[in-house]
Amino acid sequence: MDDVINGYHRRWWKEAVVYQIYPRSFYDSNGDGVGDLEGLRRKLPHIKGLGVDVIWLSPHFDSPNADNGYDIRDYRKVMAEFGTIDDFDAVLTEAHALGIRLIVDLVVNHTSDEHAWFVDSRRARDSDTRDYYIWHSGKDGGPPNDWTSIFGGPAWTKDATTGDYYLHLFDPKQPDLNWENPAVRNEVYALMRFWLDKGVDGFRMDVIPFISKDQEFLDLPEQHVAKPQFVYANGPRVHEFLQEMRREALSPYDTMTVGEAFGVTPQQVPDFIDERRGELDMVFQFGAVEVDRGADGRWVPWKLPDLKAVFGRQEKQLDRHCWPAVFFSNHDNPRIVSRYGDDSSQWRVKSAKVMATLLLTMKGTPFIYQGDELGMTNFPFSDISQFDDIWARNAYRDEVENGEYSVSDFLANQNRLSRDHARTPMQWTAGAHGGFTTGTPWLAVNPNTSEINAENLGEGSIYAWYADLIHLRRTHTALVYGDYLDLMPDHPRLFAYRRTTEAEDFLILLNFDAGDQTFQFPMNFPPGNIVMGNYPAPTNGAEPLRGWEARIYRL
Ligand code: ISL
Ligand code: CA
Repeated sequence: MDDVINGYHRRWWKEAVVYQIYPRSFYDSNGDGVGDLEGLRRKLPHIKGLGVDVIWLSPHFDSPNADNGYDIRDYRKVMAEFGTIDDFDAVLTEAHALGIRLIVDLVVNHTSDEHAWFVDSRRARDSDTRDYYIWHSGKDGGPPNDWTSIFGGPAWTKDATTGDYYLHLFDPKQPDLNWENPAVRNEVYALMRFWLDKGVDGFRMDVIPFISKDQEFLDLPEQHVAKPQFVYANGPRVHEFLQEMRREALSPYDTMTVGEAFGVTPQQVPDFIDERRGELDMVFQFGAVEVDRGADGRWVPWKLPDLKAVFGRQEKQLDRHCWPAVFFSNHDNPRIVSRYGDDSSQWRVKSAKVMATLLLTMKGTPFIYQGDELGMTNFPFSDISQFDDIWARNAYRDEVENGEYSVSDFLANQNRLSRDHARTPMQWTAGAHGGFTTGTPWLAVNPNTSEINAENLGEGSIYAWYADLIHLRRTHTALVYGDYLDLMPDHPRLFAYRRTTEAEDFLILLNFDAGDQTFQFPMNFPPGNIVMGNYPAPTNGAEPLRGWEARIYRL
């Protein structure tokens, strides 16, 4: 594939659609309440039926699960609850046989504190792997600087054995690796090759911009205290390390890489993904999933023009050498239909289809999160005991127990933003525990599984809509490589844009509201050929859009 479309080099991962699996919550094959690899294998036909090309598997490695696998104890072992390495191989082989590639999660900014490297590192100042982690002596009876953890509290923990502090930008059970140490980098490249040699097709890289730390370890500048990720990302050697990683680990393989650009500004993105630099293929930018977050990170109502601006910026800032990744949900975010759509029974299906249309007709590789193809919604949390997520539990400790917020404020915020909304089990059936498990699920299944589930995936379903969109995208390169033009960036309810190449021209109209919206068709785009719509086609093609209507026109 070395030809060029609309100025872009064709690559399989630019044309792919990705489906993210959170294995703990996908399907439990043995009744222990925890999803597993054999469960995933059995459900591959569900994924194949959508027509996706790639699966991104959230961490499947051995872990004590302080952060559900984002704290790895052994990078070469499969999490016992998920099965064995043979189960992994079976998933990989069957996915490949179905024409689906598999990328795995690379979590190498930090390990678990139970990783053998850290167990040894904390043993003594002169232990073999002491310098695999970031140790400093305290200052004035406290930690080396004022850095805070993304999950709340200080980013340094004093270790009793030596009296030194170690750095953890997340939980104390997630000590940060010291990438300044070449031995650490070589360990990482070796473990990457281990999975690549097995046949995996690439990596999603967890908080990868955090790997290089400014060795001065200065206090946080005032303007970054509320969002320290903008200090932790983009350390002085991050690009050097990523180029080295490409050379040492990735280059012999035909891979796809997508980094989580947490703490990276849109202006900084090209330095990570410009194809001439030899770093990453794509990154996840946070613009779309932060439209409803205020300066302090708490929920605020979002506005459609802010969401449009994310894509307008993307089109301006990324040239033909850069390729975007598009996502509206993942295991860290609430459900797409509850957040951007309307999850009432009247509008849930229609608005889920509006969001699916946006995801799959935008420029960039789309990432679907498990369950969104069923229109799964947020969970109605009413008590702290219902949360599993370390972020929610720490927030409770920091915000409620210290008296800053009331319990009801805490719950209101979490009901908007909790990561556990995404982590409740897949709703396969209307039956007990949504057919996810025959046992007791590790996290409660949403009670609405009686209505929202995978039993009816036929005509008119959200699932069928995703499948149709994926097919449309696959058969029209303008929906992949075409220019993106927002026709009315300021309109508060209607999202209207074109995707065009020399050969093709699409117009996408999305009504983000329950009321009707009129649309003035551009002179050079007469209404007519509707190729997809989530209502019966209007008679002359130009009628106002009805509540949460989605239409795709082709000229
Ligand atoms: O989810 C968040 C808090 O609401 C984000 O700030 C999140 O911590 C950030 O996007 C980094 O996420 C990644 O690394 C974390 C892990 O908990 C997340 O699940 C992962 O996606 C630490 O490994
Ligand atoms: Ca299981």
